[in-house]
Amino acid sequence: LRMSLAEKIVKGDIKAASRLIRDIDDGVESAIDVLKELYVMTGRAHIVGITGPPGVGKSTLLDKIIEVFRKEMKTVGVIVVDPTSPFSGGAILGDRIRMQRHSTDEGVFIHSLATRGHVGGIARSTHDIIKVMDAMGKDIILVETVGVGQDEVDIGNAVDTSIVVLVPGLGDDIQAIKAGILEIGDIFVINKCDHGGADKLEQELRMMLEMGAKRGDNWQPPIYQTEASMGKGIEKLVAGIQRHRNLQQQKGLYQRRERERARLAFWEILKSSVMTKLQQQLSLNGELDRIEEALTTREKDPYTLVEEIMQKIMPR
Ligand SMILES: Nc1nc2c(ncn2[C@@H]2O[C@H](COP(=O)(O)OP(=O)(O)OP(=O)(O)O)[C@@H](O)[C@H]2O)c(=O)[nH]1
Ligand SMILES: [Mg+2]
Repeated sequence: LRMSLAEKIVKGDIKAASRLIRDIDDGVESAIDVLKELYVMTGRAHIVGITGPPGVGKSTLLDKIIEVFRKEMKTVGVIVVDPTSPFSGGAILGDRIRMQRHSTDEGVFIHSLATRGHVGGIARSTHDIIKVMDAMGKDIILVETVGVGQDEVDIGNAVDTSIVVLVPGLGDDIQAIKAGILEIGDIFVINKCDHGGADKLEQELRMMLEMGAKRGDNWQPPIYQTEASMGKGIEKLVAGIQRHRNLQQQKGLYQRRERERARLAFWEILKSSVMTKLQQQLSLNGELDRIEEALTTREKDPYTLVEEIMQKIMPR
């Protein structure tokens, strides 16, 4: 009896999952067919985002968080989105080394995602890979991304719990990033507490959170101080992550978020399909050339042209 790739993935087959993820990375079209099959098996994992400026200790934290979840016998998926920025030239290697000890653990599945060469965009690939790990039956999926408010790697709507990591001594940087982080953070971590200045940062952060708009879900984002490299403060942080999950499930907030997420994912796929199709059609027989020509010579205006095209593809 031969199992399909999707069936193998649902059984937790790491090789099969790796193959599909490679195809997603490369934009191989048949990957979509497998994702179609997997969709019905998704929606069970707790998806946790970890974001923050380069070098604040996100990967080190991840490594320690994995350890706590594994002690509780939870299975874990990890996606590290590497920004290939000058800051993190060695990030992938670093991530691998830091999490290496978990790579022989059957219950942990780690995938690093370089931002270059993603056909449908990095956010789209990340969404799809989350779905694969979800379908594999991972209890927790941890997604590490750098920075806040970078459209390119904005996966905020894909996660259930969003953790923002900061370190003392960011100085004016916190002013620059605060607008973005206050909105997306469900949980805040002040890492590298051994450096001092953590209490001051916590006070600043708390003040900014209190001044900000009230959240609809009545959740007050907790702030945890950690020293990830020594494993300090991790258990409390993990308890906070689970508390956030429990609240979502109690109040039906999870369903609301899931619905919002489904809507956004649907529109994203629809938009990219429509645009691709339109571009193909307009490039046919040099129509796009004629449009550009008509526009530059002012023979026609763009509004009329768009109306004409809309008329053609969606009459009434
Ligand atoms: N002093 C101190 N150093 C830490 C702590 N946590 C992590 N580090 C160190 O900080 C450096 C960066 O840690 P990473 O975990 O790679 O940070 P990151 O945020 O994942 O970095 P990028 O992925 O490159 O953005 C490493 O040298 C860690 O050992 C901590 O609590 N205290
Ligand atoms: Mg990292």
